[in-house]
Amino acid sequence: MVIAIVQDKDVGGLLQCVTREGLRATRLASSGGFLRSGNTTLLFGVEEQRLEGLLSMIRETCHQREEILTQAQPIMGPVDTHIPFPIEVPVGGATVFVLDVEQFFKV
Ligand code: 2BA
Repeated sequence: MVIAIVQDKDVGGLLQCVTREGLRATRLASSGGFLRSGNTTLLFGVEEQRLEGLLSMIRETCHQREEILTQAQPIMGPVDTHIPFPIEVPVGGATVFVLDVEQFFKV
């Protein structure tokens, strides 16, 4: 199972690639804890022998971009931590988790 958190702008291209290859995906609307803005979480149930192919597609279609952070977020650190706003934050390509699945079945 691959869980990929991707930017909304990259979802269309990635889903086009994976469906062309016959892979299946589920798309969940999500948002990041830091920027608090929308992103997309994709779930892929994929056989081990197709994993590298899927990861290559994610690498090719998901790009890093700069997002502007305009509001102060709670920062862990000394009380007088100061961050000038707005600041640019690099986001993406994709944040990917690969998990072993114990069982998979459909009823
Ligand atoms: P956000 O939490 O909104 O984070 C957006 C971007 O802000 C991150 O990009 C990173 O560059 C920066 N950022 C996040 N937390 C930060 C912090 N404490 N200090 C400074 N900069 C910080 P990405 O690393 O590409 O992450 C994009 C999105 O992927 C995240 O959106 C979040 O939704 C997800 N994500 C990333 N790492 C994760 C993890 N370990 N577990 C769960 N979700 C994760």
